[in-house]
Amino acid sequence: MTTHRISSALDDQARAILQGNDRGGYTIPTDGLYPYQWNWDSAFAAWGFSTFDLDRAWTELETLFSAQWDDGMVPHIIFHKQDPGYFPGPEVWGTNKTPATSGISQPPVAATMARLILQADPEAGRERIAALWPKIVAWHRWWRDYRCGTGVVAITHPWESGRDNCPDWDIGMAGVDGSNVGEYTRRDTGHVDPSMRPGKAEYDRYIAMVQFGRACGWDQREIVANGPFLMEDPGITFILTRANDDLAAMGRDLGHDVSEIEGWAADLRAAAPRLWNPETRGFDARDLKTGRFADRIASAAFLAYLAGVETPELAARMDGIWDAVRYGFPSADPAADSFEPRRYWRGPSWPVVNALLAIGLKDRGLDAAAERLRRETAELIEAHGFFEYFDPIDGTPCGGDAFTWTAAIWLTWAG
Ligand code: 9WN
Repeated sequence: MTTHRISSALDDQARAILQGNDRGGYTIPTDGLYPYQWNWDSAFAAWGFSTFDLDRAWTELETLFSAQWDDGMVPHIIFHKQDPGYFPGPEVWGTNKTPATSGISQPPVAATMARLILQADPEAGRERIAALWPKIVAWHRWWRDYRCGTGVVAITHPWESGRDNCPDWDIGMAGVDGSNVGEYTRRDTGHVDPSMRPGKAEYDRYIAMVQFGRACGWDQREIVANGPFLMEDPGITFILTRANDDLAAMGRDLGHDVSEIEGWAADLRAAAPRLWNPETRGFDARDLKTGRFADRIASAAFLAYLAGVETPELAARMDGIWDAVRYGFPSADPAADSFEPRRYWRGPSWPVVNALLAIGLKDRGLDAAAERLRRETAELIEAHGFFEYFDPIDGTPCGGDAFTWTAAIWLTWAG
């Protein structure tokens, strides 16, 4: 009884958060800290909306794809309306697009979310997905053409991974010169506790990478060949593999020839063993400037389940890391010196990543693990509300409050 009452009150709150963060056709991640449309946040928001407003769910994805570049890229931020509360804003990115956007992308979860929404809306949704489908294909082709040179996905900026300051990127960040970026004022540290955010040395380098992209007119080939940062990302590799499967399945139902997309998924799966680091016994990021593995293991390594990529050691490795904390899966390895339980992607548990991990676990028949992840994530939200991320050891809520994707995954999965 009590649980049911708590749940339905939280359902109401979660819906109110989505509606409150709705800026008309798109949803901001949270008021103040993130005042624009973010790519993967929006895809999760759409999934959340699909639990009570299917039309609004599709609109979210349509607005996201309305900012797609001619080359197929879907940018990581769309600056629909200027807002001084976020840095770096459109004038720093200087992409000269309409609407204004950033110059990098973000994890391509849209196809996977679209398929989940379509399952809830098979009839009216058919027309909506028919129009979106070729746009998603073009985006996936962009990843394939520009970022899969070694067979797996490479990123040109840590922000692209969605896991900004994860220890995965330390090795590549060390090679980026952030000493000449000039003066700038961060805004994030005015909204939330700075000890839960990336540090200044990291921000200097983030900005140096943006300045490089801007200076070459956001020329992808130039950024990949000569930019300051290029690392293989297990997270996007696994997310894109799964997203290609979902895109192919939807295309098949629409009567399209999907052999090209099936080929992309097969190629990514065939290349995935390249990310296996025998030293850390896990899927690992690799710095393509030096060829060296990061020698880290993060939550993204276990998105292998989502992609249907498995190795005999995966389950034991996952349990070992998970058992070291109490609430959900930690974004970084608790046994590593770099672990910081409240600093963003260096340790905290992220409900949204927990949801993706659980989808993968469930698909592989690991129902008990999927249910454990759901329960631990639900406990965090029930105790503290819809925060951006949480300390995985004591559950302390961190970052922004009234967060869109936390509300979305409550409605769809955790609640
Ligand atoms: C930079 C919006 C985004 C998420 C990312 C998260 C964070 C931005 C920032 O917020 O990144 O893109 O300014 O810190 O790391 O995953 O999409 O919620």
